[in-house]
Amino acid sequence: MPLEIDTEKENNLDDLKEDIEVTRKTDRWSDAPAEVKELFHQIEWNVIDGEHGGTVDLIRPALGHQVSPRTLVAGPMATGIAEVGRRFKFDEYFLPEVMMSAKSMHAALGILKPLIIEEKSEELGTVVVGTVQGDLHDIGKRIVAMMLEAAGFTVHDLGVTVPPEEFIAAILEHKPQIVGFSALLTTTMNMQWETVKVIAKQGLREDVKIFVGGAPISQAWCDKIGADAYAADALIAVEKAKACVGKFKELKGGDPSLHAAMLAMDTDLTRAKAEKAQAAYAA
Ligand code: B12
Repeated sequence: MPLEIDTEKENNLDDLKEDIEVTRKTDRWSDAPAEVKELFHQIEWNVIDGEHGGTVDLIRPALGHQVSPRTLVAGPMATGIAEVGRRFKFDEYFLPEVMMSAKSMHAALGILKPLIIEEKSEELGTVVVGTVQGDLHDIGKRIVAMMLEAAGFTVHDLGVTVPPEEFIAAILEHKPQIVGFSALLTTTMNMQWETVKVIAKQGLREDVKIFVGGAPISQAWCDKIGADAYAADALIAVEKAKACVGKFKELKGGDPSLHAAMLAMDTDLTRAKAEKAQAAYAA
């Protein structure tokens, strides 16, 4: 049985501005056994410090404690890279440091990917994902792709800086039910819109449900560009993708009812999360 550790609660990450001694004193991951809590703090700091060897060396012991690959990705790896993002934003880190941290994430994801994909138990459908043209960020998109695979989808990941024509070629070749665009830069968000337009121009809009994501992307952006669904993280992306090939299977891409149904799922997911948090608080 995998260890149950809450990765969904909003964490205050101020301790990550200090050092691991301060981090150890926080109550983050305190629902985990002490040795796992310690491993999680070390993973956070190895991602922040860009120690990819160290990060990799900590992943296996964590797995040995029955921590699931998903918990590692959504837990200490996510908090570590979030702090890297904060440091970059406030000019405490520059590109070389960020690249080292990204290398740590990739090294750890390389170990976790086969394990996550092994969890695949059923065949739900096909998804094409890619980071839009001009954008090199791919950590989040890789996580989304891995989680979709684990949930039962066959995923074709087109990589980074993918031009609209490549998305079209992949749609024609793989006949996916869902196409996902990732964009992390305000300057490349617009390529999501351009790609939606090219798909529509090719007469393929009804054939695919279009998902969008990435740090600057929002529901408002999704609405504006006529995409079908926005997901703030991989777990939401999986839930919405499952619904697209399940209860909303008959709705076509671009149908306003599909868009409304996807939006309504956010309300349901938020309510479920609040109820879970309340139950945990009451216990
Ligand atoms: C790592 C990183 C890099 C690495 C990328 C390595 C890699 N292989 O990915 C490197 C060093 C290469 C890099 C380069 C640059 N970066 Co950078 N980078 C980051 C950083 C720190 C982390 C991004 C990340 O991996 N987050 C972790 C993942 C897990 O989160 P995520 O990507 O948001 O993904 C989740 C969700 O968004 C969602 N999701 C993501 N994609 C998709 C897709 C779909 C379909 C769905 C449904 C959901 C979904 O699910 C994911 C999992 O939960 C961010 C800071 C930040 N706060 O985002 C800056 C950041 C994105 N970078 C930034 C900048 C400016 C740059 C550069 C322009 C810097 C420069 N001067 O050269 C270049 C751009 C290069 C290019 N052309 O793309 C800015 C962007 C600012 C802006 N407003 O546009 C940011 C926000 C930093 C900052 N605060 O200033 N960067």
